[in-house]
Amino acid sequence: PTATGGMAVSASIEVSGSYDGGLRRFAGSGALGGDGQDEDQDPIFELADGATLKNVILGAPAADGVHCLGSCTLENVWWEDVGEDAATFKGKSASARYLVVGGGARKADDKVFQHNGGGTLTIRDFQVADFGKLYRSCGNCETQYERHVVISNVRVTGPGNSVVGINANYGDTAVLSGVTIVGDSGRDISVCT
Ligand code: DGU
Ligand code: CA
Ligand code: CA
Ligand code: CA
Repeated sequence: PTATGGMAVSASIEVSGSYDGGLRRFAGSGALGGDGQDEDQDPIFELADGATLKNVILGAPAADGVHCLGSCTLENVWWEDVGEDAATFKGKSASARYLVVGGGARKADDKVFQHNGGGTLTIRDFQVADFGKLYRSCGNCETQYERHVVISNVRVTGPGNSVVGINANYGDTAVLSGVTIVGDSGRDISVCT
């Protein structure tokens, strides 16, 4: 989408309830100025349990993108150049529900969606291009949960190396339907367990 305006974000924007960005572009600055792979960067948006973020474009640098502290909805959110990762799902409960609906992400050196908490992430009507992994369930987080991901109607354009990485040993599951893979000549896009 075409941005309607721009915002420089130097401290994480905390969202509870619903935040509609009106398709403005939000990019990091100052302490959020990272566009590399350093871990422990802060996010541009931090969502409280139950929050919804919609109609937002994350520009570069995107730092650690979006963090959801509990259940959340990301609707029509676009990452133009993913930073360390695009969004991290951190709910400390098996009943957390995260929904990514609409939107897209590109230019992720490594991961797009990082699932560190518990619960189920649904990714629907999404597109991703030029990435490492669309989804990764944390393999070595302090608390390991059984994590679940449901992916439907997603268009994947290479290069990329995996759509989903889960830890079958922790009981993770992945359900995929309607995944279209485009233009990934010679690279291996796969589901890894
Ligand atoms: O314990 O080492 O890359 O949230 C955490 C893991 C690592 C995370 C993850 C992230 O998987 O730091 O960005
Ligand atoms: Ca990381
Ligand atoms: Ca990037
Ligand atoms: Ca991260």
